[in-house]
Amino acid sequence: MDDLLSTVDVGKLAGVGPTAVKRWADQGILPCVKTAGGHRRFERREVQKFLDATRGSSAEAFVDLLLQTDGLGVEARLLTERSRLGSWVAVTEMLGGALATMGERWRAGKVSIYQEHLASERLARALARITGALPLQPGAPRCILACAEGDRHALGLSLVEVALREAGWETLWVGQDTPAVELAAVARQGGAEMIAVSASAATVDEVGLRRQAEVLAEACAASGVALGLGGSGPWPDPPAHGHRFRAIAPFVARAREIADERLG
Ligand code: B12
Repeated sequence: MDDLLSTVDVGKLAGVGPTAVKRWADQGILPCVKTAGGHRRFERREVQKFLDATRGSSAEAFVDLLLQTDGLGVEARLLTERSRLGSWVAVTEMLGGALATMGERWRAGKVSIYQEHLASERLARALARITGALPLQPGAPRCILACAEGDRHALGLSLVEVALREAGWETLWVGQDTPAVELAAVARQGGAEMIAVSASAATVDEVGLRRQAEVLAEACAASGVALGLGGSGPWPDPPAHGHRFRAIAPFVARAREIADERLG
């Protein structure tokens, strides 16, 4: 019985709502059994197979698309994926895999620096256009999005941004290579409810990241600002304040809780 998951459990694993899971079941693309009461139940093994297959095949196909299509084609495909997967969080999971695949192809010499830059910028711009078009409620909580010092990998943050906007947050895009002391100053001035900082695998300076995390933790704790440290870089875990996030879904879940606490 432990290995039978509910619609809500599967939704959490996939980063989508229960309605999307029911749709997958009803379309027959995710096998399920029904309880005596008519509730859908899913075998954990089947769910994992389904998630691996969707993410894996979509990721490979998405890299090909990024390399071959223009920006509008990428945007159209992103919207189709959002419709298919049911949430931007779920799309970002697939895109995380696509970026890693692109990195592997680049390292193996199958993709040139020219192609990789073109593809990265296509994705960043398409995501920015989609994010800009998402509706925003007046008085929405605000989150600053920045890369750690020296880090120019802002695509992780672009993924975070679209998912966060869908969760009802306003985002302040600071982007690449941002000094921690400046973010700390904004926290002290009450410029945002949350600060999210990304460090990619290219940031290997653990001591430097620890120092930045300390500066941010101190200012955010003193000002009641939430702090999210994400990306594959070697952030301290746990930090003195806030959380170290290894994926976007738990971060967005936390952001939803903070937004609800403010309302309630
Ligand atoms: C695109 C890319 C670039 C682009 C970035 C463009 C842009 N606008 O972002 C450019 C061309 C600038 C670039 C430059 C470099 N890159 Co580069 N790059 C990549 C690539 C292909 C994708 C990177 C990416 O966006 N990853 C970032 C995100 C998507 O992944 P992530 O950090 O694992 O984060 C995940 C989650 O943690 C989450 N997340 C990320 N941030 C946050 C934040 C929060 C708050 C939360 C909740 C979650 C979250 O989202 C992701 C989704 O799963 C990767 C391949 C790869 N495997 O990642 C190489 C890669 C990261 N780059 C690498 C290198 C070496 C470099 C350079 C040093 C190359 C050079 N010699 O110049 C420079 C360094 C530049 C710098 N100072 O930062 C290496 C790092 C090697 C290592 N140490 O492991 C990689 C791994 C490629 C490789 N396989 O060798 N790169």
